Amino acid sequence: AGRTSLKDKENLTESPLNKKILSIMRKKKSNLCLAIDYTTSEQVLQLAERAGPFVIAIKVHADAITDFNEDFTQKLTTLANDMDFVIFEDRKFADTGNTTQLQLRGIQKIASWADVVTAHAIQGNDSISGVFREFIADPAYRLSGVLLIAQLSTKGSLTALNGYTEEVAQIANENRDVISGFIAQTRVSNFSDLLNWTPGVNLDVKSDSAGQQWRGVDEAIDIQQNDIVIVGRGVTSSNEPVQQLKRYRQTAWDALVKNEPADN
Ligand code: UP6
Repeated sequence: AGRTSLKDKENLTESPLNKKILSIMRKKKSNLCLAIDYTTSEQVLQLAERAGPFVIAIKVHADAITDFNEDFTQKLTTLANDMDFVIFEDRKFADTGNTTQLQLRGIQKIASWADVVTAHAIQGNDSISGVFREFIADPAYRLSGVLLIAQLSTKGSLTALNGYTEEVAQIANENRDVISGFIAQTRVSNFSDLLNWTPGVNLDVKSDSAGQQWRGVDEAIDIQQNDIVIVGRGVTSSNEPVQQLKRYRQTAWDALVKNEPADN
């Protein structure tokens, strides 16, 4: 209850990325981002193509793809343009602003093919907003938004230290033209145009053996008031990934619209 409608958020947002995402959400009736953590380009592209109609974003870790190259990013951007989803490179930048700039343009040319990237906020705002604003304003780059890591899903994460998440929210609140939202577990800002993307979602399993913690969609959307769910192995480890994908999409969308005003 008490949420701003997707349409109102679309009108309200100063972020070019959010305008696009909110419009895709309404069109596809989806608030699902698929994390494809496969290790070859062919596997990633194959699933991206099958998933395209059901997702608003495909999230990758470029440095986990063992044969990553420009042919891959070209094919991925073509799929994204044709099937209307955004490309999310989950780089989690966390260095000086100058180094982040070098990395955005570096060997992987991230800013040229990713619509959105993640950044930690540990390095402080002077090393964040200005850097990303430059890239987002430059039409030579595809990049149009950045998500700050406000809370990690992992057990014992230091983002739970007193005041940390609130400080991250503050940076985003003051730079809503470039910072499009958060990676978080629970809603972290009162600005409804900052979108909360939440990983750590799995309908069948609670944890892995490497620190990940999963919870269901109702908890993530209904109780913790996130906007977009990020699902990885719940889909990618299944023998029937597309079937699982449809299941997550429906469950997540139902949980969202249950809370949204009727004018969606
Ligand atoms: N991710 C998390 N937790 C965070 C931030 N990012 O899991 O706090 C990312 C992981 C992975 C995806 O890097 O790509 O989200 C989750 O996938 P999974 O469901 O297979 O764990």
